[in-house]
Amino acid sequence: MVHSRMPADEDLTWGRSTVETACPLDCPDTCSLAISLERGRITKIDHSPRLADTNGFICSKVRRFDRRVYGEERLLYPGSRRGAKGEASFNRIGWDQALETVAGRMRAIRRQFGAEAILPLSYGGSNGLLSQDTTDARLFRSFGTSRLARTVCAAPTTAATAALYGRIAGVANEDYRHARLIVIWGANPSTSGFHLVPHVRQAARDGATVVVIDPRRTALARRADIHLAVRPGTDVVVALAIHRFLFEQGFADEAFLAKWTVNADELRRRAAEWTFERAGAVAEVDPELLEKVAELYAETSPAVIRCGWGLERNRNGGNAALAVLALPAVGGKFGVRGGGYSMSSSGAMPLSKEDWIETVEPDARLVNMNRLGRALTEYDDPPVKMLIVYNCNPLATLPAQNRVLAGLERDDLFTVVFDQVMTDTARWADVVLPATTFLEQYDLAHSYGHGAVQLVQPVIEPAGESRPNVEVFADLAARLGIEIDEQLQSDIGTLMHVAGALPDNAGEELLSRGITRGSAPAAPVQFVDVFPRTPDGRVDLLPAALEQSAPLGLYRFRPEPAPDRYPLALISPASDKTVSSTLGELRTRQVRLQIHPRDAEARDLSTGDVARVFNDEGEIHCAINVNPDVRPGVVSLPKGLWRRDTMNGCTANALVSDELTDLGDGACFNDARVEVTRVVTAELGGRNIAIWTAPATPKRVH
Ligand SMILES: Nc1nc2c(c(=O)[nH]1)N[C@H]1C(S)=C(S)[C@@H](COP(=O)(O)OP(=O)(O)OC[C@H]3O[C@@H](n4cnc5c(=O)[nH]c(N)nc54)[C@H](O)[C@@H]3O)O[C@H]1N2
Ligand SMILES: Nc1nc2c(c(=O)[nH]1)N[C@H]1C(S)=C(S)[C@@H](COP(=O)(O)OP(=O)(O)OC[C@H]3O[C@@H](n4cnc5c(=O)[nH]c(N)nc54)[C@H](O)[C@@H]3O)O[C@H]1N2
Ligand code: SF4
Ligand SMILES: [Mo]
Repeated sequence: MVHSRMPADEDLTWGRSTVETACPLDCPDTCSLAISLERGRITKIDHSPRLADTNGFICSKVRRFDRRVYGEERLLYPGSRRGAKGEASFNRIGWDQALETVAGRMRAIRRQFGAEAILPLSYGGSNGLLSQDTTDARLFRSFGTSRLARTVCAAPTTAATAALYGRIAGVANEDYRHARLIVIWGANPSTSGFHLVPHVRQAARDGATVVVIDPRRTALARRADIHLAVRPGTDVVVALAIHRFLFEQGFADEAFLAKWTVNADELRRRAAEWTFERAGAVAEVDPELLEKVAELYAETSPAVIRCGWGLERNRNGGNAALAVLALPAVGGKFGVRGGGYSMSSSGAMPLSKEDWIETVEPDARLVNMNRLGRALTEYDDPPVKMLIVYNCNPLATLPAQNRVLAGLERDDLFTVVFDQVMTDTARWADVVLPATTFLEQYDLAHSYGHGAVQLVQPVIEPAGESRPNVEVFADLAARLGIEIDEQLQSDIGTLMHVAGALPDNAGEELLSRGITRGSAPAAPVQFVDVFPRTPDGRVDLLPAALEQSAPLGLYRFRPEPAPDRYPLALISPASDKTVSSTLGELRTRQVRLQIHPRDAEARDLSTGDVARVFNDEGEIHCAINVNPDVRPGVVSLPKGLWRRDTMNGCTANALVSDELTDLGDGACFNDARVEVTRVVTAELGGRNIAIWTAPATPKRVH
């Protein structure tokens, strides 16, 4: 049975209890949780036994999620802007007034500019199935607003996996212990999905070889047998060099290729030019080490590749994902437990949101969220006059931060932000609306790691006047005269509706057990338990649609511009302090740019120095940390920073352009090129004033 809402705080007869729920944040692990309560207040957030794989431990971020729930930055009431935009100064208003204002604006803008002048913007907020693409989709589709291409993450990798395999489930965490070779490629599970780590360690203890391909020496790279510290954006040629070796040395699994794939010959032809020497020169890795990796991959089985998202976020990211994920097909690695690949397993249980949205999507303007800054400052057919943000913190998380900021500054843009806390974006709102957290509402947590769907239920009363998304969008729809079924006007009703639309009667199991996989196996062997979901059931190694959309075609490498003014590659991978920018309000210290000793020395920089990190897109002022764990030529800042985390209010995304990836129109977060110079500070009138050193060409040290 689904629990009803907990009794109110005042109910003193209600003592201690523990409630089971799940974590729907944007993280592959989707842990089951046990929440301890005392008199209606959370006292502990921990793992629960419901899901074996996450039983035992959860991350420190969610252990302290109560600090967000009860924190000072929590939004408790709707507000309307009082001061200037960006000041975060609001008058408290009631929900009625707030939603009447929003509805009134929507009607007026549609009359004057057309509904496409309204842009709803949402992304992974909490990744729950109810918090987006339910009532919000019905409302915005019916009203005819601009549509959003949700491409900020996983667009290139999804394009590649969908075309190759039709998004089948990956090798489960628990099956990593069966592998004899584990390749962790552009992923950092120790931070971004750490329930995999014990399985990798166990396999290593049992004698498996571990290879890590990453520009940084991550925690797993430190313990790995081989660490290939590639230059960002070069994975496609590294993978092609391995393909060439497999084909030329007779390690390609010809029987598998004949039975299961098409176009292997074309891949063979395109890989032929990538000798270890050539690929090694491009990726700036030792060709002999690369050869060793190719030999290991050719000769070892079961071999599994854990492909992450770090390698997709650059101009070659789609081709990188394609070439990496084609390796198990060419090398014949499928068909055994612990062999194959894992990437996103969100397709394990084939869900279609259209089954519960049930409202036709109009052919309205499609805006790529990675180009938000441009949409706000350049689009004029019609211009974007209203931005409705929920489940997203675009000023912190989208590319071209200065452009996004210029857009939000526009006096003639009406911005609504619906969030749990006063985010960087919320500070720029005209109307701000308070949202419940996953501990105050029903939701369905759908895992892109293990594929299961779990029940999320309210364990405490909503803070202040915060409300769940479905309720607010249903309320707004009613004010706009758009009919929403009664069931979909509450989170619990929407839960029942979505549960009822799950395939294979999975809804029943979900409601009775709190978890379901439908008919999907928990730990499938690829090509034994799960098969390609492509139109002809085969793996197309040269998908025609992708070939046409890629600027140079498939398995091609787009070199970076000559390293003249901006020789350093800036990357911004996931941090253990936040989930994207969520929980950023709890960061206590400003960040430091990580830079290799060689690059620091060439610029006369030492740990603690204040630096200016810049390119033509913008600049960041922050302290540096000299760190041999980033490879030479690469600097790194955490993803998901808030503007207050640096000295000048700019984060990595101020240096990330809105260029799109080769496949899927994704974001190029790990493709910025920058220079770093020292800033001298001096005390003046009791304040620390920065004195810029000229951005001169740094002296070279070899
Ligand atoms: N703690 C925490 N967990 C998270 C998140 C979070 O923000 N914090 N975010 C969640 C989300 S939204 C996602 S999408 C996933 C992402 O999870 P991951 O796939 O682990 O993604 P990243 O951390 O972006 O990058 C992984 C690694 O790729 C490396 N890398 C960067 N550029 C390249 C390159 O060109 N080639 C190669 N080979 N490696 C490269 C980085 O150094 C990093 O170590 O994590 C999820 N889990
Ligand atoms: N530099 C750099 N930037 C990156 C990346 C990178 O690698 N480098 N990675 C990118 C990736 S992988 C991703 S996925 C994106 C994520 O970018 P975003 O989609 O912006 O994700 P978050 O920063 O987590 O912001 C989500 C917001 O939704 C709010 N929220 C959560 N649940 C609810 C709810 O139920 N209702 C409402 N109304 N609000 C809710 C949260 O409080 C939070 O403020 O960031 C990207 N940005
Ligand atoms: S963020 Fe990830 S690791 Fe942390 S509790 Fe949620 S699902 Fe588990
Ligand atoms: Mo992501």
